[in-house]
Amino acid sequence: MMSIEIFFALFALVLTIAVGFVLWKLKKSMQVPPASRPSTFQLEVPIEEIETASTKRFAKALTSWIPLLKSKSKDKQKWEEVLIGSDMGPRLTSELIKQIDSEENPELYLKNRLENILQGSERSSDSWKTKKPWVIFIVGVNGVGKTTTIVKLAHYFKKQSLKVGVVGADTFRKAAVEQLERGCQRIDIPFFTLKGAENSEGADPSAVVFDGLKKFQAMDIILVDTSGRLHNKKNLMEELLKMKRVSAKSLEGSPHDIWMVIDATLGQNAVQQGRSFHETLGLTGLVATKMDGLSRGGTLFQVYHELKIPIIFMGFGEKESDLEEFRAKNFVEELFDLKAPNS
Ligand SMILES: Nc1nc2c(ncn2[C@@H]2O[C@H](COP(=O)(O)OP(=O)(O)OP(=O)(O)O)[C@@H](O)[C@H]2O)c(=O)[nH]1
Ligand SMILES: [Mg+2]
Repeated sequence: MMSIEIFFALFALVLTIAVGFVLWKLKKSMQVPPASRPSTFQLEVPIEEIETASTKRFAKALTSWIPLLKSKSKDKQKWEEVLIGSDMGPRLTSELIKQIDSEENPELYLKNRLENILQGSERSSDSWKTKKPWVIFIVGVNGVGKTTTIVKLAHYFKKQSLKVGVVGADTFRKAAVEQLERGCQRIDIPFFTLKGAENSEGADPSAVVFDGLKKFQAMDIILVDTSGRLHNKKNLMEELLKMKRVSAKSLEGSPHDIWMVIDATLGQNAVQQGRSFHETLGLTGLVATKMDGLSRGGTLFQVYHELKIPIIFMGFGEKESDLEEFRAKNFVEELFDLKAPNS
């Protein structure tokens, strides 16, 4: 005979299981099947693509800052090391760390200070639309990305429905002329160099400029490529001065702009190069290249802080579309946003 206690215990167990089963069934029937969920719950772009997109540009620029930002460190010595190591340069670094120990939030402080430093670094208007043709010389040291940038600029201006002509005045190497000519063909932009690329090696670049500007008089924009040169080579710097004089003879008032291409991965060297070129030529703007390869993001801050020459464009790759007008606030925002996924 089953005792009354065992009977009640079994009855309670069966009852609990039955109620649990009914509740589970009820809950299941109230759930919306996955297929009919509103689409806002679903990612429109696969997560891998989002990560690729957000880490594509300037991805590594601030990685060395992350431990200090995370710990909200106000240690001046540590910040000094990190900022110098990020190519901020000694002068800017000492300004930046001056009051970091009295700041509530070092990250916010640095972000605001860096935005401030770049104030005035953008050019406010499309000056190239004010006169026709508008002649832009592209200068800089060897290998910084001048020729690649010319193709990108030609593509950019063409997209704005401006008529562009490119003058290949880098007559130092035959290959340089061919490189530019190929680039121009690819994007369907008229190209000029003296007597065709095959005879141009060793030709006087000033003569190329003179004839090129005459040829492209009906254009809106004329871009002039020059050969790379070290800022301390006096004769080569004088060659640029001569090209500038000859340009004015061929087309009064030109060149309207002289933009120096600087490799943003070069740090302090970019400042020295920029200073020399500016003293000789009177630069009207900078184009920063190789921003996609930044592992130490300070160069642009240092360059603008020291030279106060506007940064017109930035290039972040080798394709003709890898160029955009420089916007200081966006640049700083993007730098600081990028550290988020790793922090
Ligand atoms: N990753 C990256 N590479 C670039 C960028 N701009 C240029 N390059 C590369 O840098 C190298 C040099 O580019 P060029 O355009 O030939 O440089 P340059 O200043 O004309 O060189 P010289 O005429 O020899 O003085 C090439 O391999 C380019 O593809 C950029 O924004 N990002
Ligand atoms: Mg070149």
